[in-house]
Amino acid sequence: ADSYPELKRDERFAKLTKEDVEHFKSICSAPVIEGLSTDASDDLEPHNADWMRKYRGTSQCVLKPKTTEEVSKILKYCNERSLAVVPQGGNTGLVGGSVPVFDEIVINLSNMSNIRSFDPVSGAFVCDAGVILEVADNYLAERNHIFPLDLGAKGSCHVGGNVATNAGGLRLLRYGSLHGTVLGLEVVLPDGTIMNNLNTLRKDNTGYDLKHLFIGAEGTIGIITGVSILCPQRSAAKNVAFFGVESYEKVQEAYIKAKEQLSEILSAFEFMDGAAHEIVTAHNDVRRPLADQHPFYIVIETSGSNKEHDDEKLGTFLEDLMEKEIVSDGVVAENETQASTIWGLREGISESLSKLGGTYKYDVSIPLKELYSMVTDTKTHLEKAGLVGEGSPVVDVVGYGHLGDGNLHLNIPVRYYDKSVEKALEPFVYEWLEKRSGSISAEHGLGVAKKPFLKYSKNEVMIRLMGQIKKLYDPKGIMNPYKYVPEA
Ligand code: FAD
Ligand code: 2HG
Ligand code: ZN
Repeated sequence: ADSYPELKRDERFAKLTKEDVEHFKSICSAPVIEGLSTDASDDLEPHNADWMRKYRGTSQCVLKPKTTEEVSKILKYCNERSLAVVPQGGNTGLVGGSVPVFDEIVINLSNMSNIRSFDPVSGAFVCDAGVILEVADNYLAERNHIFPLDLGAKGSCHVGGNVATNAGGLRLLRYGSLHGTVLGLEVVLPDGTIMNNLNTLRKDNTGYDLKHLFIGAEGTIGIITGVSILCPQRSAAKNVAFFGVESYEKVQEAYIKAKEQLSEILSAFEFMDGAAHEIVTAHNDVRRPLADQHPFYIVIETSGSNKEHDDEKLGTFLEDLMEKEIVSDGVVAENETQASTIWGLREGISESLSKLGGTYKYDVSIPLKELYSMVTDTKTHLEKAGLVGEGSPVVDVVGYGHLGDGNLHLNIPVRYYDKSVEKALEPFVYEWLEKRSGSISAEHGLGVAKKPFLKYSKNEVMIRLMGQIKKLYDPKGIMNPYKYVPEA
């Protein structure tokens, strides 16, 4: 794990004492995990280390409040005492934002897991922030609705964590961003004030729409404790198809055709390159959906209300693409099992890569025309530096992601983390993006990993305003310090 040689503990923050621990025990109904008077290292470890095992802090205290009032009491106390905190959901974040950098107290939301209400007429769903995404979606499935977000970490990530990162996921092209679907939030501010904006209204133009500041803030100005979100009707018919494609140009042609011909039923357009496909199929030991290898693969999903209509549309689409030689092979899942195998391959890429050692991850937005050049240019750059292949740290350079959203996941799996690779990649990748007006974070956020690079996506004025907002909401700076937000 990185030890943050470039960061120093901020001595404005108090150090945890036994009296603090005693106070937390008196205000929390769940057990306090603490390492001051007990050997709690095994219980602290999962909260100190991130999903990638790349970032690790040394917190001696994890609190798991059960109610909004408990969160409020904890923050009020921490603010008065100048104790720094890190909010934590399912700890699946990929930028080191959900774990402490030094000794910050972890406030983990997993005990706040109640579903509060669901209105089947409007589709408004209200829940505690600690509800696991898959639990929310299963609850909604029983009521013929879906959660408007889906991603590979659904079995662990929290709805609150999703909102805090403004997660994008696999169907953003159909259901839009959380900035569109979140109707209201309940948030505890650093001084313990509860902001109750948990309404279920579709429209509410009454001045500044404050909830938007917390969506994607990554826990730097408040703790989200409740979420109200608009959920669409679950589609009666769903199809999943997998295509092999010979060039990135053809991937783009297929996307144009999908929009033309599948239009209103298109619910996902994902892609992976041959290298990502190779690694994920080898790791999962599954039968490859297509017999031959191809430089690119596309996953398409359709969801609609009429199965016959969707089947016919997808069949015609596939025929047209084959006839025009836009795709060279393709298969439509014939049942749920085949559909989940295809989705399993796409969603399983991150985990398969992580098994190779470590991964340098860049989650970027780029105008579609140039999206894949980032992968080829990065590979050439690393090869020239002699860092790729047998005996070198880099295993390969792979590209995949949410093509329909212009979101590439450039991943560089390594046998071991190595500063020479990091130096070759940064700022190379960020300068490359800046030239093309791309974004250094499409959906994962900035956390601690992208902290030094904000300037490649935001200008000075915007960075200054961010600092001012942070100062206004969190004057003592206790909320998730050392992460991306600039000092005002
Ligand atoms: P955590 O990792 O615990 O926290 C993430 C950030 O939010 C931290 O800064 C934390 O301090 C803050 N936070 C958490 N909860 C709260 C809260 N209640 N209030 C305030 N701040 C809070 N992301 C995508 O966007 N799209 C994907 O397709 C996607 N796929 C993934 C697949 C895998 C296999 C994995 C491991 C991750 C993936 N991610 C993806 C990244 C990650 O899952 C998401 O960012 C997710 O939204 C994080 O939720 P979490 O509950 O795990 O949050
Ligand atoms: C995905 O789309 C996730 O699979 C994870 O956002 C991407 O691991 C990554 O880089
Ligand atoms: Zn993604």
